[in-house]
Amino acid sequence: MSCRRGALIVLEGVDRAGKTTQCQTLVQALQQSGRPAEIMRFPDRTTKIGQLINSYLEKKSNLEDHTVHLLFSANRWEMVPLMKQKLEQGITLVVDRYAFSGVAFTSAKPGFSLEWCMKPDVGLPKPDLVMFLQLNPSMAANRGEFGIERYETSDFQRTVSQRFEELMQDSSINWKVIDAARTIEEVHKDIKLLSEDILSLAENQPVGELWK
Ligand code: NYM
Repeated sequence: MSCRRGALIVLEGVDRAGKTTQCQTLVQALQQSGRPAEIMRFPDRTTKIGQLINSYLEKKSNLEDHTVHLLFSANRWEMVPLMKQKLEQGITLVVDRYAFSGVAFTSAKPGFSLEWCMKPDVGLPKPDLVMFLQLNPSMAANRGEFGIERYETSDFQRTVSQRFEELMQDSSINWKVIDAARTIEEVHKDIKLLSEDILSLAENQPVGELWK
């Protein structure tokens, strides 16, 4: 008999919304309650593709805009076999950014439509739950280290925020909006409750295909 699959849970939001902290806290909480869970993040800067992306984000190299978009997508696709394997083993994956960041950031550049940006990620494992950590870009700018990497300007982040809002109109995705302006503990409480609810729903369903 095959074991029940893990859930695919994604945290999204503008830069400095607290996604990484919340992903780590959620994985710990799930593990403590006896549920196997692991964190993943995109971009995964450890692979060869990830290293190209890292150098681009750190402004050590320049890449053409379409090219870097496709690299971000390829960086997700290269992890798909591992993701599927882990989900099938009953491990819940808590993912720090996914295709939604890919679309929101590239489509914030001039000349890129949401439709074009979505295409390369069509068919990726579909998240069971996407929590959007909502934070006003000017509040995000006041949090630490804003402005070091590429894209980290308030103007760009404002456009990214608008693109996320457009993506959230898509009712085929299980979006939940979380007010990220509160304390780490308050935000975690909401995220944990929503995640626990989705675990039991996901285990009886096959993994879906994104935007298909
Ligand atoms: N980013 C992230 C993209 O532009 N496209 C993508 O597909 C993904 C996953 O990279 N500014 C951007 C958003 C962030 C940066 O930052 C990655 P971090 O701090 O590693 O999440």
